Order: sequence, then structure tokens, then C-alpha cells
Amino acid sequence: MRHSGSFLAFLGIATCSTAWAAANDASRPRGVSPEFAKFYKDTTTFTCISHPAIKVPFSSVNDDYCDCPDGSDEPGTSACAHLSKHSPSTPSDHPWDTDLDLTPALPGFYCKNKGHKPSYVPFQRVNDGVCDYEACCDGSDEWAHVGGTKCEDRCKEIGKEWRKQEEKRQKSFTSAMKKKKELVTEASRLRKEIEDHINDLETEIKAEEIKIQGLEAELHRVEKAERGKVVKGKKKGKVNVLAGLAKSRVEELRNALVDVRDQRDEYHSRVKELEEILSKFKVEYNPNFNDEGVKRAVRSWEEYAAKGTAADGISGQAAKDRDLDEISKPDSDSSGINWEQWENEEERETEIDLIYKLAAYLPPSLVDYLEDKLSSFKSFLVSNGVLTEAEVTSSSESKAVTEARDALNAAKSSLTGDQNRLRDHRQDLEKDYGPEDIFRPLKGRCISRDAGEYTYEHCFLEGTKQIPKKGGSRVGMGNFVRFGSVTLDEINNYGELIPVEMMTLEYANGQSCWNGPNRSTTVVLQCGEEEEILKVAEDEKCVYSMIVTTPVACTGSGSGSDSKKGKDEL
Ligand code: MAN
Repeated sequence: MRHSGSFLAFLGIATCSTAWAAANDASRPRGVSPEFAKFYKDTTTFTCISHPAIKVPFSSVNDDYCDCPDGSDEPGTSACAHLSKHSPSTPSDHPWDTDLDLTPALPGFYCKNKGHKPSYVPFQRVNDGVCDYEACCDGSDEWAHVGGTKCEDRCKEIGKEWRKQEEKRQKSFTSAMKKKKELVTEASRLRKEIEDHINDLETEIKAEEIKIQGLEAELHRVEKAERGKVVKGKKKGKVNVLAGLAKSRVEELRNALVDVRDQRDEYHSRVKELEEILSKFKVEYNPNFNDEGVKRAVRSWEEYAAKGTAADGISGQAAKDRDLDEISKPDSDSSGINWEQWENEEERETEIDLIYKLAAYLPPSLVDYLEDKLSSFKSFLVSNGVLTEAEVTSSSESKAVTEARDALNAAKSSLTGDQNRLRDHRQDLEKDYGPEDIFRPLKGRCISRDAGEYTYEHCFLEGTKQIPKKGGSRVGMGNFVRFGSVTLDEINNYGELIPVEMMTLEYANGQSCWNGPNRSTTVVLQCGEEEEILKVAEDEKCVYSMIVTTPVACTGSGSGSDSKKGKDEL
């Protein structure tokens, strides 16, 4: 076959022998992996892998000339490196280059990497004069020693270090998977806990509803009873009024009697004092002084004393005074009248009673309706400032009604609280917490990382924040809206960039950005033992992304991308 531009020709290496050079030991041509060995078994004719209609002599394999449209005849050289996976019509001077699919059939040059892991190196890097130890630790990609390049086999040391790291990675992965399992267990425990709360609340709510019915009935009963009392109390009968008047008149007379007695006693004592003076005067005056005035006074005293003195009168008074004492006692029931009975005497059935009894003939629903209307009207008057709350309740409502109403209101507010809790729990169970509810235990867990002038915070399924290190207000970078995914390129075991779909948490509607959108954050989840922010970036003004590790993102066996993994040739 043609060898235009072949550096092998330049190097003077016989192409027919190079096809098997250094590959005989593994009985497959250079650069072929065990996976593709079956295509190279026929040592007479080679059939292009993706185009079986095209056959070339086996000597064309690895002759440094691209014969097959898929490059499969050059597994060990860079002759077909120009074939691109993404451009099916790469121009060339071959007869087959018009409508054929030029997608390469092979993933790359296969490095056996004994002592480490086998790997593929892109064909462009074969014999390019650079040792590609990351992918080809045995240096076999530089087999032509272009420009004197010699790549020694470093697989032993690289493999050792890799195994050490791999062991660490595996340990960490195993631990992460254990944590992931624990999160699932915890999630189901939390779900169960909420379900239990829901059951308890449902039972509690039923009981509260029954209790409220009872309290409502009780309030109606007390209200009716109290309303009757109030009306009767206000409309006093004639007997009650008379009894009231008589009681106060008796009270007045009793007080007057007490005053008169006090005055009498005072006069008595003064008369007694005067009598004593005059009696002493009669004994001590001198009758030899012929004083007519004195003699007349003595005679008058003698006539007065002959009729009896004050002291004589007082001695007979004792029994009467005892009676007066009894009458004058303030709390005495000396009148013999039970005033209270007369004052509160229930009158015979009045028109008012009849009115109230009328309610008994009305359908309860109508009575309730009227009472509700009255209650709404009162509320209307209160809310419009016509009446005060106090006027509506305390002045017109008895303690019993207030207590019954308070008990009902307390029960109603407790019911409302429980109904709200029940609604929240039910909504929470409906919420998306990811597969197997796995994010449920993580919800609200916050992690942070310093970057530049800010500390960035991520609270799982709640929000992201930017906190200035030098103080100042925190800036919301979004609130959780949904789960999502993003496709990122990852380097696989063969040094290739492969697209990997990664789970994301989307946060939006954060604080608005000056001259920009409301802040938003995409949190890309990556497998890791702990929850940790690895990186924060502001991809566009006020549009942020974070790479966050969590065991939740760990899947598979932890040995990286398994695609195209060749058989280990350790
Ligand atoms: C603050 C921060 C930045 C953002 C600007 C936009 O400085 O939130 O991340 O880019 O505001 O004005």
C-alpha cells in the first residue's frame, strides 16, 4: 500500500515487520486491546471493522497508512489520527472518502501498562515525541522513539501510587455509600414519623371537633339561661320594688332611733350632774342669811326632788334599753322580714317568659340563625366603632357565658392549629425529596465556604447565601425550586472526556441584582463522603454555581467510569 508522508519510511523501519513488532507476545497487533483482538485474527486479509465490505491485505495493518475509513487498520500508529468522531466527512484523497461514515472504530492506542491499568491514548499522541504517562505509563505510545524520545516504563511506581490512592478512594467511596444508605434509612424514619404525626393529628382533630360541638351547645345553653336571668333581673316586679322601698325606710328609722337614744343618754347624764349640784347646794347653803332668792331656789329644788330624780327614771329604763339595743343592731333581722326573699321574689310567668318560651317552638336552626345574625351584628357594631368590645361582652355578658365562650374559642384555636399542622405535614409528604426521599434528612443542613470577599452558604433544599466577610447584609442567592441535572465532561480511565449527567439543586428568585436578574444558583452534586462546598463561581452576573459533595450523588462501584474498561493486565 501507499506510504505517502510516512515517517516510518523515513525512519527506515520495514512496515511489514512493524505490524507485529512488540505485539507478538500478546499475539495481536500493536495498539490493539483484548477487546478488539478478534478482528485481527485472520493474518492474511484484514476486514475494516465498521466497513466489512472493505478488505485489505493484513500487511496493511499498522503500515502507517490509513486504508480503512474507520482507521481500524492502524491501531498502533497515528496514520488515521485525522479521523474525527465528530466530522464524518474529513477530506482525504482516498477512493472511499465520499459518503462513508468516518467514525473511528477504535477508542485509541491501547497501552498494556503492566503493573498498572491498561488504557487508551488518543492516536494523535502516538509517536508525537511526548511521554503520555497519565494514560500510557509503560511508554509504549512512543515506540518509534521519534527525535530520540525514550519513554521508560514507569507503570510499577505509577501503579503503586495509583493503587494507594485508589484504596483511599475506595474506602471513602465505601464509607460514602454507607452514609447514603443511612440517609435512606433516616429518610424513611422521618417519613414514618410524619405519617405517625398525621395519624395522631387526625384522631386529635376528630376529638376536638366533637368537643367543639359540645362546647357550642354548652355556650348556647348558658347564653339562653343567662339571657333569661338578665331580662328578669332588669324588669323588677312591684313586690320587688315595694320590698326595696320598705327595706330602706326601715333602715332610715333604725338609724334615727340610734341617734335619739344617744341624745337621750347625753341629756340624762347632764340632768344627773345638775341634780347633784342642787342637792349639794341645799345641804350646804346658810339659812341664817335671810336671802329670799336662795330660799325660793331651795324650795323649788325640794318640790322637784319630791317628784323623783333622773337617777330614779334611769333605773327603770334597763329592760326597755335591752329591746332598743336589739332593734338598733345594724345586721339584725329584727324586723323579722326576709328582705332578700322579697327583693328577688320570682314573679309569676310574665310576658317576657312567654317570649323566651317562644324560641322553644321555633326550629333550632332558625334560633341559631337569629343568634348568629345578632352576633355578627354585634361584631359589625364593634368593628365600626359603634360599640366597644367591653360593651358587647362584659357589660352584656355574664361570667358563665364568657367562660363558655372562652372555652369554645380556645378549643377552636387549638383545632385550627392542629388542622394547619396536619395540612403542612400532608404537603410535606407530597413534596419531592429526591429518589427514596433521600434529601429529606438533609433539608435545612447548611455548609459554607470562603471565596474572595464572601462566605458562601448552601442550606440543602432551602437556599444559598453570600455573606460579606467584612460585615454587611447577607445576600440571598436563591431559594430552592427544583431538582435538575447538568451534563459535564469527566475524564474516564482512558484519559478521555466523557459526558456525565450530574444531579443539580436549583435555587432561584434570590435578591435582585442591580441592573441584572434576581440571583440564582445551580448546585452541582458530586459524590463525596461529606457534605462540602468544593467550588463557587459566578458564571454570569448574579448567576452562581457551586460544586457540592454529598454521599447522595454516589452511584455504581466507585471505580470511576467503567465504559471501555479493558481487561486489567496487572
Ligand atoms: C454583589 C455581589 C456580586 C454581584 C454584584 C452585582 O457585589 O452579589 O456577586 O455580582 O453584587 O452587582
